[in-house]
Amino acid sequence: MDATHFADRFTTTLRHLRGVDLHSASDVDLRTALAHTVRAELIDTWQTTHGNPSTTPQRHVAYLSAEYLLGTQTRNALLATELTDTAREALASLGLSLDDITSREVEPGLGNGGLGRLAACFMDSLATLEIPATGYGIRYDYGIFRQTFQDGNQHEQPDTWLAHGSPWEISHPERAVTVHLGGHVDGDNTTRRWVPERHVLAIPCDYLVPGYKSHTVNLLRLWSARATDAFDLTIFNSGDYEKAVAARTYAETISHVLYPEDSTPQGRTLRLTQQYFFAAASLHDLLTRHLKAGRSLHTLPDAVTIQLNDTHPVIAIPELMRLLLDEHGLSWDDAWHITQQTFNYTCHTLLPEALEVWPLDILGPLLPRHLEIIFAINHHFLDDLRRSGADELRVRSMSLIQEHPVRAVRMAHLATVGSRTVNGVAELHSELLRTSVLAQFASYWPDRFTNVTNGVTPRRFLALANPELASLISDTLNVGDRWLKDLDLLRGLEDHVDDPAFIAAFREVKHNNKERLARTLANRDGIELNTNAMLDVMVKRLHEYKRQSLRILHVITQYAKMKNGLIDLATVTPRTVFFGAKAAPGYRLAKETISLINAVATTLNADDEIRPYLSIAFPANYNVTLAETAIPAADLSEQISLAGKEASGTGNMKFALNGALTIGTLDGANVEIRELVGPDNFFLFGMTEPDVVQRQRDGYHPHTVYEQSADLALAIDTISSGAFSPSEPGRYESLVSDWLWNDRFMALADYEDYARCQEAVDRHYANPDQWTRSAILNVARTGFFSSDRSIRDYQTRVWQRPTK
Ligand code: Z2T
Repeated sequence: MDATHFADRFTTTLRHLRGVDLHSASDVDLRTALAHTVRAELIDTWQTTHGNPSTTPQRHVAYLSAEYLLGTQTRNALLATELTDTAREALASLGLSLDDITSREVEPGLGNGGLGRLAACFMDSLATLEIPATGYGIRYDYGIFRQTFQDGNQHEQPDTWLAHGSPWEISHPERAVTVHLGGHVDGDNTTRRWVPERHVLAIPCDYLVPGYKSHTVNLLRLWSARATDAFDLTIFNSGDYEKAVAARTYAETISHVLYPEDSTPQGRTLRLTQQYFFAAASLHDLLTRHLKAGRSLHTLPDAVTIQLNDTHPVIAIPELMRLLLDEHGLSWDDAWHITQQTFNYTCHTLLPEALEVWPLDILGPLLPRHLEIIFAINHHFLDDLRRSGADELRVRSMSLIQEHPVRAVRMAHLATVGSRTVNGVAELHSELLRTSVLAQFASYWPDRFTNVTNGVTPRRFLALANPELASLISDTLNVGDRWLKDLDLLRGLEDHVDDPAFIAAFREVKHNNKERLARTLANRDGIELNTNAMLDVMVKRLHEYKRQSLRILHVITQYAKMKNGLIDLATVTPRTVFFGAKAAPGYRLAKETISLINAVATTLNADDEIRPYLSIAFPANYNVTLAETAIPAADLSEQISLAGKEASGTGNMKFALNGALTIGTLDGANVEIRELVGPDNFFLFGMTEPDVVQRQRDGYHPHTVYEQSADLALAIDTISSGAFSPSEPGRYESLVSDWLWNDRFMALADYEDYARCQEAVDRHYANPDQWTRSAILNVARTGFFSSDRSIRDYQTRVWQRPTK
């Protein structure tokens, strides 16, 4: 398609779809028409892999995830279809700017953080690798909240991403699936029958997922809840019109809003309803497809493999059992074999409080038949366990049911028992799963456990986010853009690490990216960014274990020393410390940390003497769109979680691939990043995971650490003095007392080593050639972290494993 043709289709779409011409078109009209023009191209010329499954010899991959943090769609679709230049030229011929139109696109923020963004990267790689796959999830009316700051405190606003429609979505109300809820179970010992109390409709809303230059389009099918007419009758059988409308609203709350907790779940009935709602609708879809193709249920594991993204969709395991037993009349053993061979489970955490459990008094009333099935699975499992010689202590700790503090289903145990493979998301994480969290399961079923280290899509996070680096890479490697599908080719950049022209070009790209970020922040937030300072970036959800507190404590020490004349300003490496972080709305300590960072920012940035050397940029509402501008501009990437707590991290990979150096602990995928880039190109500090365990055993007393570190005490005392809250000196008392008397994630214990390491960062940066060399080597050596590699690992280690 040439530019004239594109322009023609675009104006026609504008007229037919929006009823406007070029002169009367609004922003929304232009954006919508552009999306539809590209979408039509995807539909016309690309092969959808969602058709009849019998045409594909490969197993169909069903990815089940409660979250997809997609980012904007249009530029990615143009990139995939190689239509970017055509569209730009076409729009220019109409007096329009592609960049203007796409810059106002609203991102679907249907996820919290790493887990949701990983699902989006995996969808991109599945399509790029031409693997027939469907992503299943929930079409939340409101995604992750929009964050604003008022007096430095976080406020949450509803995310109205659907306000102007959703041009990338194709919804099919006529293909609604019914999902049942509540009620009771009838029947005798041999035949059990669920008699649900109510039901809702699940409407499929499809997103096309184009692979990069692959001519494959996969589907992301997100379910939206809709009330049935019967729903009002069964719940509020009153004949009252207002109540009937209220009942509809109740049903539709199921897909209303994304729960904003990252890594720490909230055990609410509505959340479990969401999980069952999308798991049940997705299984219905998969089984219907399978049966329509004339296949037997016994061959399900040969045709379909289901990947469970953490425990959020794990209720699908008893649901498949229910379908096979109650709806299709299979025997328990056959049903269990099929189920257990179909599912695979990815675990994303090590934090005990992040492991989902569902109290029986929530699960039972909502899904009575599923609870029976879970008990039966447990019964079979524990029998086997006892037969293998396990004592009662072991049986109790491996049970699918916990007894204390309340009786509840342990979803990670259910997932492990009901899956063919269990994987962690980085080498260290998978190892810790095997040796601690799921150790007893790993010794019982050693072959079931494997690792797949996470990855990120180079299409979005290099080609789209960093076009200047992408073209420098293409020019340098002389392979066109083949490296975008074969990221190991980045290794070729090592040959140019001593080439002065390449070094200069690389440095210029970084500087231009800083200028671009400065423009974005000026427009978006009214923040002035010093583009001549080192850009030191920490962007991720606000969580104690990630230790934003450690970062801000060190900034405060540096500030206090500068103010007290303990640092000669002439020797300082100027830095801008950039934060982006949302706190879960009910997470008190996290919100206090946001307030403190903003207070320190206000003080530093207002100080004309200090600002040129040390400043803070903390734009509100960090999201995928801002990540795409911030990450390519970064010099330094902060990955400073307490060792053993961050399962993988994926931001760490995006930074390294964009030529930032990491300061980090030996945690998650940092371990693998450091091994690949080499110790000279990575700033390592802090306790190792075994150190942490030992220190915890010995008894950790943060107050003692405070007493023994003058620099740390300086930071904490400066806060306590009210330097950042003059009208309320005690404002941050809760943070200070938590550090001194609790400090669950040992920020204080790692403080001195962190401060030492930051000095090494300054020295390295002081030599620009040395720094740029390290930055180049970070890019050249981290091709491993392409999500294409992750997906290939899933293929060989998980999905293609022969069924037993
Ligand atoms: C999440 O984003 C992650 C783990 C969770 O555990 C839940 C959520 Cl919402 C239940 C993150 C991990 O914290 C991060 O280390 C990892 O890189 C990411 O998932 C993708 O695996």
